[in-house]
Amino acid sequence: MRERAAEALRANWTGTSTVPSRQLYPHQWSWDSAFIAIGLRHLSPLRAQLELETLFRAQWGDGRVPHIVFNPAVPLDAYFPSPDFWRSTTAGRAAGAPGAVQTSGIVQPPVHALAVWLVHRADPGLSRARSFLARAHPRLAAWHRYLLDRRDAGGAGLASVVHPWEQGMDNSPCWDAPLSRVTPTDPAAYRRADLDHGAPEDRPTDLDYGRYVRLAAAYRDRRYADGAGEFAVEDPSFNALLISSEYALARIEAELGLHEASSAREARAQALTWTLVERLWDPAEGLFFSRDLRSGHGDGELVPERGVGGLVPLILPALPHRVATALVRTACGPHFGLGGPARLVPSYDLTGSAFDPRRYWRGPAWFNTNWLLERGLRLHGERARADGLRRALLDVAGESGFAEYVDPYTGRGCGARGFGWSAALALDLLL
Ligand code: 9WN
Repeated sequence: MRERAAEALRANWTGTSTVPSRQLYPHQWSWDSAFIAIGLRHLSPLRAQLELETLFRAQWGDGRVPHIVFNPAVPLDAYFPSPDFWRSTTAGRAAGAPGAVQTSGIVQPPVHALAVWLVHRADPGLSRARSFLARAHPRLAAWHRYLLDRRDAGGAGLASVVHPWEQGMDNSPCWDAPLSRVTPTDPAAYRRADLDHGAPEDRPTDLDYGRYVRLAAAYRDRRYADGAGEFAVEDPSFNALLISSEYALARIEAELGLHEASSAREARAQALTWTLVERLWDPAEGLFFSRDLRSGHGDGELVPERGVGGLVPLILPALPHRVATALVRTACGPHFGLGGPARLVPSYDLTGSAFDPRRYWRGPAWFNTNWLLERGLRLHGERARADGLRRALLDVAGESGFAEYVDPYTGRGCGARGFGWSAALALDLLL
């Protein structure tokens, strides 16, 4: 298993970073790279450091870390939207996009400080010799500052996402309502390269794509200025990952001798955990929900769809005990089937009307979200459940050839094989 996972990661390595999949995603993706580095550290701490450093070289002046860093050697028509759509070096200039590399202009979940910390711990000697933490620290601090200041559209302290691609679970039913207000772009105006490699019944629909394109083009045409978009959502998974990375950044600061900054950051991470509970927790449902800031009045409204993102806050150490207990109960209940009918936790409610076991983030189980839940269960003392999930993750990863996502009941693979984070996170669980 270790050898097969290592081989998949070697096959996806470009020399400076790792692609999620050679065919479907031939560039560098932001949260993929963070998860990949977490696995890579067991094979080569140096490669894991380079993975993250390559990503951070593409950071914008305003602090944002782009969701895609394009490889100039890959033909333009291999992936859509390509660099000529995003126009980072022209439309992104005002926001400080780098001139030497082409990127997208949106972001993805901030798993990076957590990854940097775990990679450092894998080989502290190498990390110190290369000043890995000292060089990463200002970049991570600027990244978190961008999210906490410029993306606080709701004014409560949480970061909001301005596109479903930013949250990373692209076509989750959680976005159906906020997306329904967006007029889709005419499909004749672009070509979906994803359908060259992915089965249409496994991928988002054309209607979804029309809306993704409309939102991204509008953001670009505003020169990536924040604050005015049609789509603004506070998401529990995105914010939980930000808070978890704030804790990791506090540890990095302590390691660098920045003790005051470290304590202040840790206190803020705790306060943000409580804000998350206040804004997004539904005690009756025992789950976190996304807040659609553009619906209803003033503060927006919670979207009543049960996505796996609503379970991800289980990774937070300062979660009130009653919330953690309720989350575990929900994970094991009929909607997510952990330890029961589902082999792995699905991306969306098994009983939901939009559930589809094959279609991307509308039901299939993903390795990154299950890896996060495994950590969360362990953190909150649910050792037997965490062990069970770990075993299931390893079995399904091996059987499916490190599939991109799987049918949550049968474990049958869908999408790409030899997928970057599936191999990397299996490797992390093996050790
Ligand atoms: C758009 C790379 C990425 C993941 C996302 C996943 C998918 C892209 C796409 O692939 O999104 O960013 O083209 O569908 O949804 O989570 O980071 O693996």
